[in-house]
Amino acid sequence: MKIAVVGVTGMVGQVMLRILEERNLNVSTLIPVASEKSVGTEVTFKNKQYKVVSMKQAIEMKPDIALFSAGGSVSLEFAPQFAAVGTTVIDNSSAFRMDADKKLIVPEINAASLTKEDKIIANPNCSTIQMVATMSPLHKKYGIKRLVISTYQSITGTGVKAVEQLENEFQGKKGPMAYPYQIHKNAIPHCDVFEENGYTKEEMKLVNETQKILDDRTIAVTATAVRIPVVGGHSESVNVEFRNEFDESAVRKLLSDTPGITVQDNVDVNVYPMPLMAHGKDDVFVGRIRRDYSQENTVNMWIVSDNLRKGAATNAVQIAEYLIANDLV
Ligand code: 2RA
Repeated sequence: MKIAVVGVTGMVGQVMLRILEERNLNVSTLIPVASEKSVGTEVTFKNKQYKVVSMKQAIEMKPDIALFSAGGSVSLEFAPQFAAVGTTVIDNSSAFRMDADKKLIVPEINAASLTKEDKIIANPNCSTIQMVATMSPLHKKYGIKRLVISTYQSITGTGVKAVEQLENEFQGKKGPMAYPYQIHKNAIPHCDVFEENGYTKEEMKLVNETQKILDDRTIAVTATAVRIPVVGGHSESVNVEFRNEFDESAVRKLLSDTPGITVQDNVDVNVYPMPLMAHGKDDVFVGRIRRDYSQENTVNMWIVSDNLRKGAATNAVQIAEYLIANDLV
């Protein structure tokens, strides 16, 4: 397989390379792609050096699959050009996620909907992926009526500049500011930009993408997305109102039995998910599962996952694996 990684020098692009190596995808040719300023630099993949090429050069090479993580404007401009030469694009930006004719895929939920005709496939937002991966089996069994989500998101989701600001603050140094506030002693209720309705794009992604992926517009969703000074992953407190009665231990077992989910839930010995432990892993970790006694048919839980891996790069590579395994590319 000729596989392009578009945005290869970015944080997610770099993780995509590592995941491709770890999962030993059949990559006959790697095509690292980045902006003009990076063309000619080198990246290491499977202990070999590869020169970064331009978009134009990459399109001419006609990759079988192109993993994109270069921002929405780049995806809007170039994903169709790759698709036009027969490449299947898996796009990590928000550019195509809510397009009616594009599929928004978490493989363990809805990969079966993919066909050879899907030439631009959207990878959901990181905070959505870990949440719907957990909600999907619960929705199938109990029917979800409403979700109330509070996120505690890693600074890596903002980008390199924010990570550098955090590191500088810890070391007492001055440097470029991704936020006009201190990060390391703070919790900033502002992920992405604010919309007219008073919610941020991040919060509305949780609303809209959840309904699309679970294919149920009746699920009521509301969210508050907060940035906190951690690097290991995103954490989410989720209050889930079912349409039917549930049993707490049955919920715990159902999640334990779901591939890709690890239940860490024993408060007697302080076992619960934390970004520090999730960092560098691909699973979604679930704990603090407990009935909400303030409302019938409702459960609370705590969901943690590495936002650069399952929240972005791993999910994208898993889509590629599915396409290859099912002869869809
Ligand atoms: C964030 N979900 O964490 C976005 C991804 N960059 O800000």
